[in-house]
Amino acid sequence: ETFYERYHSLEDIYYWINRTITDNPDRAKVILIGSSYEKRPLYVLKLSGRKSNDAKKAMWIDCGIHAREWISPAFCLWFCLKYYGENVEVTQLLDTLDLYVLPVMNPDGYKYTWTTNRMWRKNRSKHPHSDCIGTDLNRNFDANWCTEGASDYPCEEIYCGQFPESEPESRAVANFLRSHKDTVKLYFSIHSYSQMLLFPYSCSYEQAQNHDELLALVQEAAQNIRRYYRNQYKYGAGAKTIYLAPGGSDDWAYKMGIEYSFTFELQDRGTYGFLLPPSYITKASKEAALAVKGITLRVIQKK
Ligand code: 0X9
Ligand code: ZN
Repeated sequence: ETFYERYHSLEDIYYWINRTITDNPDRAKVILIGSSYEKRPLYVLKLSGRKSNDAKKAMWIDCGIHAREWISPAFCLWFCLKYYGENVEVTQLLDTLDLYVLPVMNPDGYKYTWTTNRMWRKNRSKHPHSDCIGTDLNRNFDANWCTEGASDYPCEEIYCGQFPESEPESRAVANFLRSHKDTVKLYFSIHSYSQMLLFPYSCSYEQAQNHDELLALVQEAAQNIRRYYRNQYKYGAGAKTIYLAPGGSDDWAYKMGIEYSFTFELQDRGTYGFLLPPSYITKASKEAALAVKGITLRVIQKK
């Protein structure tokens, strides 16, 4: 049983981040972008290729916005280890683009799913006028914030928070991306489950300005997954493909100027749901990585 065929506790993930930077001092760095509501560090790994310069473009991947979606942090670890470490094409890709990876955006919630409630979704923040805990971090970004598809009631799973970026986790990500918006060209947010490759908008039925281009990218990625791994992924704009859901990180990143912004929903389609057995991690990660890699290579070629 290898490292990536298991799910990892938050402590293990922090330990792994530290190992990664000490083992690869010239190509991996860690950036502390903020801390969670319960004061856990939010670490971003910066991985670079053999060539580096200051004006280098970058891509971003975040995992673990929603606590119970365990395949998501598992994917981030798998992607760094397997692809970055061993895959020649990705090593080449990283000569062109730096890679920022946030393995767990919601560490408090993730911890809570390991200790107390496996089905927890939100972060663990408290609210002034309610005893209910937690904000949905994927409703807390500033993109048609708290309109239809989110809730202003703190007891709901899709509670949008007191105001946009009210939560330290979403604020840290937004601040980092705002200050790197000239270099970050692609944004990927990894969720589960239901097997979908989504792009903006989810916060309205409006079409993104480069809708056709984004559609072609995810369509090709879905075809490749079907061809190589015999698995079905739906694809399209979020609002029409899954549901209206404002305040998401992908829509916010897109509106801020990252033209290639995606949310992936990984395996499965409901048999195990959030409780995907660890024996599925490799296959789920491989097909998602194929999509990330394919889309990224296409976008680089355009320039
Ligand atoms: O509802 C969500 O936040 C995501 N689905 S999940 O089952 N993982 O909770 C979908 C997010 C799609 N993008 C936006 N709503 N912006
Ligand atoms: Zn999710």
